[in-house]
Amino acid sequence: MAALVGDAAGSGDVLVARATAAGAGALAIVRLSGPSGRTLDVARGLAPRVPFPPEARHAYFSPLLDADGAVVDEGLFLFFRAPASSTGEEVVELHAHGSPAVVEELVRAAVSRGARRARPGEFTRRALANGKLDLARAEGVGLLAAAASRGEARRAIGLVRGELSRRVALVREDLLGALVELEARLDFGDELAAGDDGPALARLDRARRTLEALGEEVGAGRVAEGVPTVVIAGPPNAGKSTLFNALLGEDRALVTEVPGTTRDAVSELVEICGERVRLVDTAGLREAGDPVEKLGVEAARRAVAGADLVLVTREPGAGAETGLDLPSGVAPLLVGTKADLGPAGGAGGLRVSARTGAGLEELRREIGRRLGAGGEGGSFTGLPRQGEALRRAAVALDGLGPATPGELAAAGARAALHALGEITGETATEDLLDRVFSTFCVGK
Ligand SMILES: Nc1nc2c(ncn2[C@@H]2O[C@H](COP(=O)(O)OP(=O)(O)OP(=O)(O)O)[C@@H](O)[C@H]2O)c(=O)[nH]1
Ligand SMILES: [Mg+2]
Repeated sequence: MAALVGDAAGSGDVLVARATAAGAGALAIVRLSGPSGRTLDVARGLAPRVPFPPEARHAYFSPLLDADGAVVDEGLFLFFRAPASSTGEEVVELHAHGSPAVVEELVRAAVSRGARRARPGEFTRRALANGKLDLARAEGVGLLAAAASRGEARRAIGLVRGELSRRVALVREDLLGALVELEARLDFGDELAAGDDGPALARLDRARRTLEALGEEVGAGRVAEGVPTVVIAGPPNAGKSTLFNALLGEDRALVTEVPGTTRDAVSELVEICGERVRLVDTAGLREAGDPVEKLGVEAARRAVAGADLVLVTREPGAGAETGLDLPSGVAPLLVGTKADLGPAGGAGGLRVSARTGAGLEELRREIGRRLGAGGEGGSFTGLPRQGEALRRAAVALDGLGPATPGELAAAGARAALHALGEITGETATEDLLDRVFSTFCVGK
């Protein structure tokens, strides 16, 4: 008989929630998870045609009942025996038609039979408590559910599949191995010659270097929360707004032949190379006399200062002077506009015509390349929190050398392990878990 694995999570309640997105759809899934026996008890009252006990992983078709026992829908009933389920507990899924009203009736029926409505992320939290996945992967699940672009989904799946977890596990092995050696020597220190800590210290040093590299990779791979900003800037009338509209695929910003048309910075989200990007159109940069235009130029300079990438536009015949103060670390991408009108002004850069569409695909690709989008492998992504824990772990091992006393080295290894445990969950506090799971949706 399967043990009561579900109770490892603590509350012992039977959870119920809609597992599919809110709103109408073709199907909606109501999921129950809880202690073995009790979960099935709640669920069987909702699906009378299902034999008891049901066969695991078998789809039964049954009428579905509300709290008063009236038929509200008919659909499928699936039973997963603990611990072979998504949460590690006994799980039942009811697949109903996608009406929000039906779903609510089914949830209420489950509640009337003793289940409790799940809080955000509570299913995943139980999966975590039951060792079905680690915290890094659980966070990947949250990211994946919230992914709004192909790139976000691709990075999240890396976390879900355990890329970060695997690499952290390798470093942990090194740290644990070194710690065991160091502690053995601390216990029997008198009998051993000085300098025997060498191999352990070398392992710690290797771990530190791996952690630093990992921390950098996680920092470099962008995170779903930080949508990069691409600012279109340049002199008045250079064709910035026309380019903005072309990249956006709709006439969002005003375009006229009058220089100084754009005043406020206009910003929209677009998908470029599978990545969500905040694209900003700005006022043409010049010494403006008009006070309103002056404000616009100031806003443009602010936008440029906060940009991840600046497209510096230049129309044919214009000089090479950009008149731009670029933030340090931001390399401009020169874009020769109005390519259909004649040869480019200054040297270098891409050439586009927003009017004919020429060069726009190349520009999109170059933007994607500069932002590190669509990269195959190489840098993978973690969350800011994870990058921070990796760096803290590396710092804990900083400054260890051949002459470091064993106690100090062991303390460093322990601190590093603790920091890594916050990534995989072993040392995550309740508070941290609360914060992580509060960003999940109900039913996840
Ligand atoms: N032939 C041609 N004309 C263009 C192209 N892009 C823009 N224009 C024209 O150039 C003029 C200025 O375009 P805008 O997009 O308003 O230029 P802007 O840089 O936003 O100008 P400000 O907002 O005033 O700084 C308009 O008359 C556009 O029709 C292009 O690719 N080819
Ligand atoms: Mg404009």
